[in-house]
Amino acid sequence: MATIAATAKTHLLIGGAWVDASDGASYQNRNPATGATLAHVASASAQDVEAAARAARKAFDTGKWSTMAASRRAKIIYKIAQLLAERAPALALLEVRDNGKPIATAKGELSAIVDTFEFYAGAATKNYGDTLPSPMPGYFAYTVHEPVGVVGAIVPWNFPLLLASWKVAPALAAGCTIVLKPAPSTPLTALELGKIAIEAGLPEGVLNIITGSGRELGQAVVEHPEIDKIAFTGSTATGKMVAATAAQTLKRVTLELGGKSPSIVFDDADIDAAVAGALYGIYYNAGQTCEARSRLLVHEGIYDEFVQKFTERAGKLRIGDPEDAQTQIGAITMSEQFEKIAAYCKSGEEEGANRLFGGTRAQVGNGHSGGMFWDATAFEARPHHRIAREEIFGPVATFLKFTDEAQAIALANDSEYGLSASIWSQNLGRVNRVAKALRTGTVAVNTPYAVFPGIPFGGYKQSGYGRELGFDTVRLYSEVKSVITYMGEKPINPFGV
Ligand code: TXE
Repeated sequence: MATIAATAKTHLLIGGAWVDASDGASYQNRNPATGATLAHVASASAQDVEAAARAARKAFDTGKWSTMAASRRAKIIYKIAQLLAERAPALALLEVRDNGKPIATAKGELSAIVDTFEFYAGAATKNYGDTLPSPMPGYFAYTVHEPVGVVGAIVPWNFPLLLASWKVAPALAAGCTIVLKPAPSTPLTALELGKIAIEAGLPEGVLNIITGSGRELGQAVVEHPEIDKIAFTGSTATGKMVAATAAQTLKRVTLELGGKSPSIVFDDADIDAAVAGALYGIYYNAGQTCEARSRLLVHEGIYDEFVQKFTERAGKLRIGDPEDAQTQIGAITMSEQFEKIAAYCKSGEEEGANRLFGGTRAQVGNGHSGGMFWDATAFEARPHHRIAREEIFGPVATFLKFTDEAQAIALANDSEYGLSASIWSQNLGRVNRVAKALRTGTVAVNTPYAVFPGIPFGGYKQSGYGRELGFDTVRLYSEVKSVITYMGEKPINPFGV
């Protein structure tokens, strides 16, 4: 696969055909690191959503995917994984140009994407039901897990192909058909996934992809009566609208939303390991990560040493050209996001937080003067400051100091969000006490890595509901059918008539 040329024109994937938007509309998609036009992307309308939903419905109702032998479905999903692996270098580069993330980060994602499709290829043959204890003599009961139907998969811009894979792979494993809506600013790798899926033998209409204005198309997908389930990743505000709209047609919904996750560093931690992990936890993907460890809660006994080491090492992070293999912090993906980060840094200063470093646009030369780069930033804050409470979604860390375990737990849980947390400590008892007390969907201990295909991922509180990844996610793309059979010789006749 060649990289997409500057003048490339993309299409929608509807019912197995690559088509223009019904009204011929398109929009320019830009490389956030250079400002250069990357592609002219088809801009779908509600009419195209209608066509995509109908195509997905038809593909579902004809049963060509949902009733295909699970072993055959598994092979097609596995083939998708193989093709993704073969094309990983080109796909990673495309993601970099579309999103602005460093190439090293994108390569890591591609490897996780392949793993995700492989994991769910295996899951396709294991969506077992149960044989249930007989409720009464003469009865036999079992459950089967059947695909929920047509899935509307709505994906954000921070991990475009990765988060698409988290939805598409388990939905396919369960036997669902899909309308996939990537974010308007990062649609290109999803379209490549569409090409790969067709090449792998996915029947037409099973995966449909619509690109265009996020709000209108997303709304049309969530409203559509032929769509049975919405799998959404995005902001908590939009997630609430999605849930409210989906309620009108009683769609099943899973929501993976925002976060303000803590790294909690105790005085018995390996400080150097904690510094390295905490740096990665916030500056990975320029902080544009739902599980970014944006709050650094540090015990007062090691606070000064930790802050000093963190500041020193943050100064060594390489910000710049996303296509350079050495780069660690790339561009901010969207201008709206760039402005939001700038506004939060300003609010931190205005509220009296102490800026330790950063807080300004990063100057990156060499053809990147039109790009949107933000310096690695850190503030010492108070718990009530907005920068310590609200999701910034940028490379901005806020430090808070605690005196004991109880205060650490209280500070960590003092958030409307509950997505993830990291604990840094060598004390096993403490680690397990704190892990139990945290109201978050994931707790990572002595590691900044917390996301793997086989491990459920999702939030407590306003970070959403339902889970992604892990085997049980296949169940969230399934309905449970109970089959109860009476086997007795004597007919059942309770009325006795
Ligand atoms: O998110 P939106 P945006 C957070 C992060 C960021 C903020 C805004 O704090 O700064 O959200 O980003 C589609 N019905 N996260 O504006 O609006 C949209 O096209 C249905 C955290 O990009 O939530 C895109 O595909 N869909 C998050 C997706 O929803 C709608 C990742 C996300 O967009 C819609 C992204 C509607 N009414 C942002 N309006 C995370 N958890 O990682 C928009 N969309």
